[in-house]
Amino acid sequence: MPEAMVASSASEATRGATTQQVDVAVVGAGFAGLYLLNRLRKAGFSSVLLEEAGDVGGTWYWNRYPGARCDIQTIDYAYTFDPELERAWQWSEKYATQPEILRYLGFVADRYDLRRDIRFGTKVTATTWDQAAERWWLTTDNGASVSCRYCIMATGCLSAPKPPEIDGVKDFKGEVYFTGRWPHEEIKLAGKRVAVIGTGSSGIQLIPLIAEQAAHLTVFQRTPNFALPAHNGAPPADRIALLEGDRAGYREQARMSLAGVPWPQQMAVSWQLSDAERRERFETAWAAGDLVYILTQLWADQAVDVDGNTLLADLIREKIREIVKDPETAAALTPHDHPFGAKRPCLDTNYYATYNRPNVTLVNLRQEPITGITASGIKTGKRSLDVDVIVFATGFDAMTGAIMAVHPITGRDGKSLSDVWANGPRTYLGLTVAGFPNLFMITGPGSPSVLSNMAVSIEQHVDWVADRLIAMREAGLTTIEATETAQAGWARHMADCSTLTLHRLANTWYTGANVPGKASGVMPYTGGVGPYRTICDEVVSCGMLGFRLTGPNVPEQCNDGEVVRLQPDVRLVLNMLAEMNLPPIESMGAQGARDFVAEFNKSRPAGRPVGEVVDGTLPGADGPLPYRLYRPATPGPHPIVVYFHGGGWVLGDEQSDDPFCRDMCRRTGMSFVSVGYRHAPEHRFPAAAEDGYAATRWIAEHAAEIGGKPGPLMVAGWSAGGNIAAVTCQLARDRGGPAISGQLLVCPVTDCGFDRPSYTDNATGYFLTRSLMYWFWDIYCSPADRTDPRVSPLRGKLENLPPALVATCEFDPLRDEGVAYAEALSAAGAPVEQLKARGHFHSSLTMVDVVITGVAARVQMADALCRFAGLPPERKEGDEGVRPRSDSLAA
Ligand code: N01
Repeated sequence: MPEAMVASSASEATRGATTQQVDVAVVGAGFAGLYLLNRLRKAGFSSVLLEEAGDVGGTWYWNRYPGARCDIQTIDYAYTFDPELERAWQWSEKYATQPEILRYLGFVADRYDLRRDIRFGTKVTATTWDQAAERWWLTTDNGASVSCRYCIMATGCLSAPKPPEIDGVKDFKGEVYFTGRWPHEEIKLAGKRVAVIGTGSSGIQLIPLIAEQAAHLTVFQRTPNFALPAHNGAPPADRIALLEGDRAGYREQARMSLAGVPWPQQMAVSWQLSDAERRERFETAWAAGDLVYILTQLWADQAVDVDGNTLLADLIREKIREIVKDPETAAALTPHDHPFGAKRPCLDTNYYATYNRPNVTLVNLRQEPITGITASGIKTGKRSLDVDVIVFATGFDAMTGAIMAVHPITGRDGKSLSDVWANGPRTYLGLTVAGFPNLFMITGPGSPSVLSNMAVSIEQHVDWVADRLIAMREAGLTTIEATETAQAGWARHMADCSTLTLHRLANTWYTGANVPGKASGVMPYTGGVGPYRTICDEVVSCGMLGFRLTGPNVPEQCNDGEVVRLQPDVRLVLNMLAEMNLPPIESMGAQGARDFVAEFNKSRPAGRPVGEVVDGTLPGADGPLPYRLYRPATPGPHPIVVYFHGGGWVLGDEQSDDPFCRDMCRRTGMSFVSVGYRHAPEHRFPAAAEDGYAATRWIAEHAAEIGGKPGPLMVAGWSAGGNIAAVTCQLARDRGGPAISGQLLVCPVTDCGFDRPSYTDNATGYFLTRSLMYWFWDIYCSPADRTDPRVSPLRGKLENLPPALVATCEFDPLRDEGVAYAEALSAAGAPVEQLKARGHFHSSLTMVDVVITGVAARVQMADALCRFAGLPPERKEGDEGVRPRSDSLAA
């Protein structure tokens, strides 16, 4: 029985006969609304779709300005839910025009007979949750209000145009147009003086076409944007062949990709490629005319690292200078204030070349801001320009504007969504909001949405929501609401994801910066379409994790919790390792495990260049030991850090933490000497500890010889190497030197006890397992020796030790003994800084350029080493935003 047949509550009855009763109300008839209506109807829900416009299309209905096109290739920017539909529609161009996309959406509406459930010309003015009836009540500006069990906002991310924010628009006597509300009739611009304000995607598509018609075009640019040639034409044969060769596989690859378009993850890092190789890759991308390709396919670090990004941005800047003849105009058009991709780049046709036309002028608003609009034109700080037409290509109140345009949205206990979002949107999965039961958003803030191919994201959202409604109906459930815990966890995960990308370094509509007074923060989910999809699926497979569900005749269900507690890249690494289905390392034998680690390390990104790498040998406690010296590119002598690699006293060597040593050498401007101490089982306790001490002593005595600064040095180590570093400090204190000015202990082994909670909490599943630790201990050290401070430094005397930074990771068996060591050192009087890396696992902080979210921790470690050496911290572009806040690393 459809829900609509259920008797209305008394409160509904008072709303009168003009209320339309349905199971589901959908707001907005764009890509999302149309597919929703189709799915809901097929599932047997009674539905109505309310649409302000006179026809279907959503943003494609309103954005009719000349040049409007999609900028994801049309074969990817289309529905995929019905193979018959795919066969029934052929796109004429690689990037279809707005009229063609609108025709497509009309075709879809007709094919599935959707219009009969759409109320066009009907704006939803407000909506209220009726707790007693467990229904939403929607008021409209045209006809009956609507009472529904579920309300779904399919209002689009870029559909609420931003007001002009410039004084005097009403005084202007000429014509005014907004790209986002372009008239249906043809606008004649021939012979007219036209001004365009705004150089985002809309402006960049529009400007070349207006220039061809207008007597004169003046472009008012506040921020230059990166634009790339679309090379539009017929749909490319190679992509069509790929699609037609394996349609299902192609679509599935898109669904699991980062951006919703099937391009593979790029593995090569920029510093592995020569200048010529990088240029060749760039030229291929420039010629390809594909936004997602150039955003993802050049080198692995282009979107996550400022240096890798600058290499690409510089090549685009070079192109702008090549195309635009007037150097001053070229300079004004060249973006310098944001990384490439952090602000939405544009695809263009002749955009830069348009500025070579004699009838086009660029006004740089950074030099002469608009002071107002007058009856005859536009005034800037330097001049008055008379024009006949002003076109505002000034963008949208993105992501939240169209949702908030329905005002108020009143949820449980009378809470208004605008109040709940006063400091920025808070959602669970970008789909729901705590306090607003049975309300869903399609591609809402907190979902990949605008950072993805919208068509793919919309289908995923619609399917997820429709499947939930079906499952609820089958289970006799009538309400669903996100919990505050789940929502707070999602906000944390969102913030973690945004440290992975460079979006945090730009002020854009992604961050709300384009709307005066709007709360700032990266609004879309930056973790990628595929990972997002698996998270949504995990929510379901974990019993609707983070949702409270109720029904009249069934017990309330609430499996409360956070869906992602790991850092996003740690999650990817662990998933990848799980997929490899490796045998336990401890089953491989010592040599087998060493071979495995060596092989595994070959697949990691190469370490970054440093000034010089020198291999040598030094005397250990019982014979020569290899070492590798990493020297910075700056003139020496440099402070020295003696480094001990990880590997449970059994695995690894002086080269096995190569990327970490290089990274820390670059970040600190210090020389790192990585010592190849002896390993068990060949050399059991106390070989590693004694080698560590002997090596440190030799390095201190020969500092000048290896280009280091004489005087106190520092020690550092990861895992078992952290153990050796800690032990070395104790031995140096007790054996008369050398002087050590600081110790950096990264996830160190500090004690032989296995009973701390981190050993149980993280016994399996995070690569370093409890049984692997048992194995390491058994190989290195007999039970009788284990309480010796040379292997359990926590049991040693802790007075008079050097300052320390102790880094621990939340999902690491060794976490609690690291914390215990930090606390004990501090209690004994050493200055100690604790770095508790939330969401990280044992290997996170040394997996340079794989676990990108480990950067913040390495910045903090480098700062600590500089402090130990009495130097100011090294500053690196891009560190802003990752330099840890006190809460960001706390476990
Ligand atoms: O809007 P925008 P858009 N005074 O916000 C300037 C999608 N889209 O409509 O950067 C002076 O990008 C503003 O300057 P600044 C696509 O995702 C897709 O162009 O804020 N200038 C900026 O230059 C796109 O990113 C397609 O300093 C003012 C411009 O106006 C998104 O929609 C086509 C100003 C606004 O650019 C939005 O694009 C079109 C002021 N008061 C759009 N206020 C496709 O190809 C704003 N500006 C699929």
